[in-house]
Amino acid sequence: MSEVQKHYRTCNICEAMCGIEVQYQGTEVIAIKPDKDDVFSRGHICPKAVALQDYYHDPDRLQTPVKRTAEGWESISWDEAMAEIGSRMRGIQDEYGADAVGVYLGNPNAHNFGNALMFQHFFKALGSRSRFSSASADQLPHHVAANYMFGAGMVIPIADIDHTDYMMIIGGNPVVSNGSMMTSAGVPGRIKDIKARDGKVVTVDPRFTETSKIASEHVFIRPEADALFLMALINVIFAEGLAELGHLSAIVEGVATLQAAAAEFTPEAIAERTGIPAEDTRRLAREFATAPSAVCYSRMGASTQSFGTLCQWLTNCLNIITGNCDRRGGAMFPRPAFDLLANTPRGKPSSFGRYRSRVRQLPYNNGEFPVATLAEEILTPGEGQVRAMFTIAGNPVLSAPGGDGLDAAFESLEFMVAVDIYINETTRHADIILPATHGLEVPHFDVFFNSFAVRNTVKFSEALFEKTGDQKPDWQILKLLATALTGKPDDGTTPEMILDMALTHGHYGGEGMSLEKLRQHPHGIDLGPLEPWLDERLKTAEGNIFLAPEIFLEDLTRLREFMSDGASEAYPFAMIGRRLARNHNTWTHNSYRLIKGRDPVTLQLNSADAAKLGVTAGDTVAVRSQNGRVEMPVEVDDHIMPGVVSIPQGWGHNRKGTQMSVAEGQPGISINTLTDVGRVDPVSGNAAFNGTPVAVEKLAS
Ligand SMILES: Nc1nc2c(c(=O)[nH]1)N[C@H]1C(S)=C(S)[C@@H](COP(=O)(O)OP(=O)(O)OC[C@H]3O[C@@H](n4cnc5c(=O)[nH]c(N)nc54)[C@H](O)[C@@H]3O)O[C@H]1N2
Ligand SMILES: Nc1nc2c(c(=O)[nH]1)N[C@H]1C(S)=C(S)[C@@H](COP(=O)(O)OP(=O)(O)OC[C@H]3O[C@@H](n4cnc5c(=O)[nH]c(N)nc54)[C@H](O)[C@@H]3O)O[C@H]1N2
Ligand code: SF4
Ligand SMILES: [Mo]
Repeated sequence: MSEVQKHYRTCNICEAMCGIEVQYQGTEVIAIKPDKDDVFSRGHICPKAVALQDYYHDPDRLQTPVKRTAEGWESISWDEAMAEIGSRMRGIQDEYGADAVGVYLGNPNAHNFGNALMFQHFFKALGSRSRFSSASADQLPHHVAANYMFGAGMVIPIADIDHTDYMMIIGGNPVVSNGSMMTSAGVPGRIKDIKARDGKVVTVDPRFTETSKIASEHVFIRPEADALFLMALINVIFAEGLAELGHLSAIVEGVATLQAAAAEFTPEAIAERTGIPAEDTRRLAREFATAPSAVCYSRMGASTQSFGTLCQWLTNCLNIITGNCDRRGGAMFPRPAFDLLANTPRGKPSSFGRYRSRVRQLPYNNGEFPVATLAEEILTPGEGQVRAMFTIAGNPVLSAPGGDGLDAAFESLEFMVAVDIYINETTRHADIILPATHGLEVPHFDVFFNSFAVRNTVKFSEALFEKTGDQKPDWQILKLLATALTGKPDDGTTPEMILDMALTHGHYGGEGMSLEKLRQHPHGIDLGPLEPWLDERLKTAEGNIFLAPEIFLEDLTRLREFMSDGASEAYPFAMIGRRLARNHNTWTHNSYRLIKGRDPVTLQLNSADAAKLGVTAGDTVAVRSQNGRVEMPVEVDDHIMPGVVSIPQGWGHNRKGTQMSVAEGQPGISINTLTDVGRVDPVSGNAAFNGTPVAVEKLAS
């Protein structure tokens, strides 16, 4: 028997970039532990990292390309797969135009450095504008706000959690999610440190969350009322003369316009709709503005809702007008060793809104259209109709708004190809599935999340194990697809070559940064805390920051109307989503250790509402929306506001024809049976999951 060895790498499941120590013997994992020496995560991991070994050995994981036949799935060779994909996809494009073949990219692409660096080959070969991704069910409003305020969608301010004296968290639950658009492994420790240095942490959420439990104060807010609350904070700060632009005062434009726009949104005016007493809003505004340093961080709860873009815009405004933007302890801009914006000039015209989607006229951003319009782009006849699809590391049947609609849409396609690791709710519709290597089998570098990290660090992880079957790395599959579509041979570039170029030519290149250097530092290299450098970072033509872009001001009409909106009689509850500590979106449930125990997919409901409905804990209820109906057990919980119900996202493994035997044992229901493709933030086109109106009914026992 060989000796137990240790391998160090970064966990690629979520954004937190935790360093892990994998103890292994041959191809057996003995244990997965935190890497105490990791320069970024400093010994933090969550229970999901341990499941990486389960995915490696998972007998349900695809081992070879498979093709759907009348007799079921049949293994085929890569050559056969590519020949068929090339001829079918080219045939469809020749007949109906390039846009007839669509693409959907899911979340794991963002955690896969090969894909991030090789997508351009594939996109160029495909030449289709019909692209979609999970970004429009997630952080799109952050990009739109950054685009108009700072000149590029990736100039996104990050909460300097390690130095702030006051942190306001709106619609984020980083203790469970481990932070998002704020890569910050070990959030609980970082929050406790804020309190230990006499700082304050406030959560603003319709649910008293796991993060609220360790915060200093929690404020309940009605779903989707955040833009009103943010406006009122800004209103008070101007009205009381607390605005202070600090070192950015010479470059910030639109202060008077913002002040005028906020004038009507007084704490009193917004109190009823938000559910926040005016005196609390005033006090919080004063506290925020007068803290030595402060940062407002708003995330999923404030992004995937009808006012997502307004929320991200106003969050940035709040940080800027209190002098906390680009300042230690405020909202800062990471300086990554691999800089995605390295070649982006100032004043580059934005592609946002350059095109509108065919059926619903939703805006194009960064090469794609919102996923909320995917089903109708497939199902609506006419020129430009999507007739074939690639899904790459995505499961939109469970993850997209109104996801059930995609079952029918995918089934209607002339041809569908999935690049994935499983036969799941989405890939079961494919004609051919191409199996990717995964997790412990692939090298890792965080191309994206270093741009959102609370400290500048850099790390490269080698692959640990050989692949278990005839899979290929995602990036090689993308290159094979490009060749299959165009007939052009591979140009021989590898992700490692591109990475090394970017590192040696990047900001730290002068200090000898290179891939070789990273290979010698398996725990990563620390590049220091975030530093102010926005004057260099800005991508606006003249180096200004815009506080009052017209496109956001125009949307205030809708916000005004919302102020007097009431709940519908037919669907009296506002539904919100919930993340569970032992899951990541829809794909991690085939690990028994993560799903064992009681069904976690419960409807959380306030005790006053439970009493009105006559239900008690454990009862099964039906939850209905305009879009669908599900049944699930109730959990009575006063951590949730009256009138609001919460359901976990990412479940619903009860569809025919999937091959995820462990997940199928704990199927839950899909929250996206209830959500509605019609609910979007109209400015960005991002899905508005939160606040979906639902009815809850007790089932006769
Ligand atoms: N109602 C509601 N819906 C939501 C959310 C919510 O909060 N509420 N959250 C939204 C958010 S934030 C996101 S990011 C999206 C996620 O939406 P998706 O990205 O569509 O969903 P995932 O579950 O991440 O799907 C990942 C897919 O990739 C496969 N996979 C995993 N690893 C790899 C790999 O290395 N290579 C390849 N080729 N495939 C791989 C999995 O088998 C799975 O099919 O869901 C969104 N949907
Ligand atoms: N354990 C676990 N971790 C994950 C994931 C996972 O599936 N499981 N997914 C990963 C992904 S892809 C992402 S994008 C991140 C997301 O990271 P977070 O943004 O931290 O995600 P959530 O836990 O969904 O937090 C959203 C919070 O918003 C609240 N909320 C809902 N509606 C509203 C509203 O209208 N207003 C306000 N103020 N709050 C509201 C919810 O109650 C919840 O507390 O998490 C990542 N990490
Ligand atoms: S927090 Fe995220 S990166 Fe860290 S161990 Fe858990 S899943 Fe992996
Ligand atoms: Mo996400």
